[in-house]
Amino acid sequence: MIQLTIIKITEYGPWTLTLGSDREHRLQILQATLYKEIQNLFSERNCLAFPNRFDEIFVITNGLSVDDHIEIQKELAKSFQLGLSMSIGQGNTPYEANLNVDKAIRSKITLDKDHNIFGLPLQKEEDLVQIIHMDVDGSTSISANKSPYEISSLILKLYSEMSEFFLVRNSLAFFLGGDNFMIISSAIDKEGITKFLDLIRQRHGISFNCGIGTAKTGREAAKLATKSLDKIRELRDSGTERQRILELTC
Ligand SMILES: Nc1nc2c(ncn2[C@@H]2O[C@H](COP(=O)(O)OP(=O)(O)OP(=O)(O)O)[C@@H](O)[C@H]2O)c(=O)[nH]1
Ligand SMILES: [Mg+2]
Repeated sequence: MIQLTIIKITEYGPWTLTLGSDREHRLQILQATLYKEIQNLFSERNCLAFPNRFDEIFVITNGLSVDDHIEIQKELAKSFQLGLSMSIGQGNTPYEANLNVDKAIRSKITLDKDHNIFGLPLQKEEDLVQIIHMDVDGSTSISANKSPYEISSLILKLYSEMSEFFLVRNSLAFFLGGDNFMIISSAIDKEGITKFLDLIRQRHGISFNCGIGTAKTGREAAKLATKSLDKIRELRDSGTERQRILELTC
């Protein structure tokens, strides 16, 4: 079972209009500050936030109670005048958890009305989170003969194909910067991942390295996924072994 919390700025659209047309820089500063604060407050509780749309942030919150969410809401209220909603969803897959997040907020099923927290009563199942950390092999040399914007365009294309491929497998992919992606996954085996790696190699001539981490919390799973990825690089650079996919479980 995976638990996701989606945080949104409430009434953001109408509020942005009140700022007049010289507003974009202010909105960008606000969104960046909000993301920083959310990553800060959730990661110190072993969760991990993903920069989805900039006004809507996904967080893996396995192990986090409604009271923990209330505490974070109170902290956020100290730094932001804008209202934030949190909707918590659990599911057997990340996709299902995201559906349940959406259902709760659309049907206004609240877990704590005073703090704008939505969701069905939380099950306290101890379960594991699986994260895949994907990184382009040798992106520095691939980028050497491309202009900055052409590199960005290629990364976007890879992100789009990754998102589509994994969404039908009930998993959610996020771009994290540089040539890095993380997928909140759902029991995807190495064969499934190999299929994606082969597809990208055929279409774009690009290889991904792929570290998998499984643990009780989002932050721990990400740590293990990144550790696996670093191990792949280590093996490659020592010339001993060539692996594309490596897995670590807590
Ligand atoms: N979000 C995130 N970004 C990273 C991480 N490591 C590196 N980056 C970013 O990714 C860019 C590319 O770095 P690398 O992937 O190490 O470069 P590379 O040439 O592809 O080297 P290999 O991946 O070892 O083949 C860096 O400039 C950083 O912007 C990470 O763990 N997370
Ligand atoms: Mg790389």
